[in-house]
Amino acid sequence: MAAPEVTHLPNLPNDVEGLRQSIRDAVVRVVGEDPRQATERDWMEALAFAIRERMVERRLLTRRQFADEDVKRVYYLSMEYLIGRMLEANLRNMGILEPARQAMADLGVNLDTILDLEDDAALGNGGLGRLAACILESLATQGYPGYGYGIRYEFGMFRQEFEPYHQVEHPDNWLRYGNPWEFPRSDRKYPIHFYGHVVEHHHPRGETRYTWENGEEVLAMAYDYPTAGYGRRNVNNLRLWAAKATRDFDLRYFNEGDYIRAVADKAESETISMVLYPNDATAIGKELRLKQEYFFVSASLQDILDRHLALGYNLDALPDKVAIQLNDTHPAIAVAELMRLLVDCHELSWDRAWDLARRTFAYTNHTLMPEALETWPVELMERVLPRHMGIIYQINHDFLEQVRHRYPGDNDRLARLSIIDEQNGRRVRMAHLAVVGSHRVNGVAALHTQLLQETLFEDFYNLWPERFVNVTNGVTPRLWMIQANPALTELLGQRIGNDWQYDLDRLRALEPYAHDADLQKAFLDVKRANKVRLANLVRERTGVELNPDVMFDVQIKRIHEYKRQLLKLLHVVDLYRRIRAGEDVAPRVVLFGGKAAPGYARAKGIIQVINEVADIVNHDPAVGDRLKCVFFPNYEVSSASIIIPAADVSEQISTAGFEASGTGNMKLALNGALTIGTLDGANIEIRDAVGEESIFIFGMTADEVVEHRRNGPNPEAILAQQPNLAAAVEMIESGFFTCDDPGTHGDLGRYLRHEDPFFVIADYAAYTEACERADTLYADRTAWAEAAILNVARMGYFSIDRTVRDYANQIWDIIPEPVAPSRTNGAA
Ligand code: F58
Repeated sequence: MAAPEVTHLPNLPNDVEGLRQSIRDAVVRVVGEDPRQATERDWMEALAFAIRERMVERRLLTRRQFADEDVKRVYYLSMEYLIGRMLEANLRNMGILEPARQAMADLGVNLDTILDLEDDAALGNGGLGRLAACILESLATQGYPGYGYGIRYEFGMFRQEFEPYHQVEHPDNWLRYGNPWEFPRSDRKYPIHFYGHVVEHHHPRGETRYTWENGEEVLAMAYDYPTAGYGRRNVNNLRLWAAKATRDFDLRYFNEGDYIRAVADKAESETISMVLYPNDATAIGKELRLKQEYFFVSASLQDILDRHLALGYNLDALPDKVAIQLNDTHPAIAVAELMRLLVDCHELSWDRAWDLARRTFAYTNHTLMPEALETWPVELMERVLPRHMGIIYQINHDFLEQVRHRYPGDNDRLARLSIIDEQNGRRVRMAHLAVVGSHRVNGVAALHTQLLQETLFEDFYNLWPERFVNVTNGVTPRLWMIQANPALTELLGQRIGNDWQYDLDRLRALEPYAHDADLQKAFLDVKRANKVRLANLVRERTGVELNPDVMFDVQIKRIHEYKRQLLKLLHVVDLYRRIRAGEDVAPRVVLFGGKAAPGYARAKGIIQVINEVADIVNHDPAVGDRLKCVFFPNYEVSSASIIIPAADVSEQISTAGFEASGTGNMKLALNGALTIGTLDGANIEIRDAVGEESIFIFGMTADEVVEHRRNGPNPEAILAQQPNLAAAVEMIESGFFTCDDPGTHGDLGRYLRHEDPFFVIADYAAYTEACERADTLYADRTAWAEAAILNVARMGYFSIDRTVRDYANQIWDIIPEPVAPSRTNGAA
């Protein structure tokens, strides 16, 4: 046993004086600069170091507590974490934002300027990655032993620029100044194997063992990001893996005297963690993507098993002490990898290993769209991961035996359920592997889970109904209210106290005051101030001047046909035409934000046409403040937190049945925007929560969409009946807005008239009618304020804390720990 002074953890002071001291010291000792000459970036780095010292102390205390208490841990495996900036979030969650602000001021530095210097950590595409970041924050806030695993991409989500109308992608070199939040752990490296072949060994006792031989090896090295909970001492950990060449690998060529080749190969093997694939709705069929998936899964599982054994548990206790959540199918190869580790490396019997694996894993599905479902060619899998292909065959064999037993002679069902799709050139269906290898499968909103059971996983649902559960998404109020909307946070504090920060249902206390004239005025003042803040940012980024006294109508999300940015754009064009024709229309600012996948031509065309329409509309003197259209460039977490609090109206207008849940819908509604939306994803639950009077629902339901498709949609016939819509389409295709290439808008016209795969034309009349309902209510400031206040008051259900509790209770079977003990009660 080590002496007490060795095991003692430091306890740094969190008051202004203590912080100032740490920051000043860090400028010299860590940054290596003279405080007299330190730049703002030097001070930022010094501040970050002062915080991280404090975070790691608490991280170690939290870890000791969990070890002492024999807890069950949950591990969240995700290819994406869309974290955003960390400085302000860490300061707030550590409870030292205000003392740090003062300490910096004492040092002659303005904290807000410093906060603005930080790049977003954009290690994700959209909703799925942001959900992962919210879940980690909530696990820490609620005191759950929960850890994230992912990839430390050198380049995250690309930076979007318009040149001048179309999207151009620039690399996101977010690590160029180094990263003060990460702890590189060169002692935590695991070998990851690719290619090679499998050798079968027959043992005298009759069993067969397999070894995976030759091939290539790369190392996965851990980088730890402490994750602080809000309002308590818990600090959890996000562990991201970076690829490093092995020494053996280097030596092979060095010994052959080919120095340059050795270095080039080292660089090549490290490309695995180089870049995030920027696709948000299509599966990426590239070998490098498969390698990324396996790379982080194998490293994470080796690490999880190491920790489990180091804590003194045996492998049979795995499902009692470990839950592993698969964030979509991207980490689904984990099912085969855990089997490999248990059977080949730890020499468990197949049946025992399978029982443990299945009870440990759970799988979250985030989409029904066929093009997003991952399938890998058997041939590719056999080449890159030969042992795993063998394991998948074995899993499939055992599974199909079970199905045969239950449904004798039903070969169609066997083909539908099989992990191997024999129809399309033999492919491994990763969703099937995930369902077969998990004890729970969840959708992310009530409608989505229902559709999963009725369509994509119908056969699985019939087989194992008890496996399927719904866990509706949520958002963290710490980022999406307290940080993004300090003015509303302050107002809520004055009216109902601050308990809602830990228990969002407490927002309901606002309901009785919804028609209180003072509150309404204060609420509208806050909204206006947030609109001024956004208008300033829009001016800075685009040069467009916005009037904060007109409705701000916002659609911010990835650009996709199913999300129907074109529906909003047609409305803009329709309004513009009517304004030019002398009609009196309700004034509005329409703001779009979002990125298109670089290879998604239709989505890029949508960005271009929005920018072109915006340019004409915004410069037409006949329009003035009655209509402005802005495409906010490079929409990311940090700009979202300025845009969302300023929105009056939230556009959630996907074709029903396509948006699994949506989470932007929740962030906007929580900040007092009223939703114009279809009955899709979580919009349905939002309607149920806020009530019909605070939401404008329109359009075909998911069932009606299916019916409409079956009947053979006829957009031309609809256009013939709707002169305003027809005029808008004609205005676009005529080239009126064409600034660059005259051909592009003609193509868009043809697309709407003859294809319209997501029923923009069919839903248009209902959509404009919903917009008019919103305009009418908006014109009555009292009625609008009341509806918006009720909207906020009733959004408690959509807290990520409720989501995480649902996972903990229905899936992981873990319990939160009470607040971590302070060092005075024996934690050391
Ligand atoms: C999103 N999916 C859903 N995928 O579209 C959205 O409805 C849901 O609210 C959200 O997940 C959270 O559950 C999503 O963001 C991706 O970005 C994938 C990235 C990797 C390739 C396939 C799409």
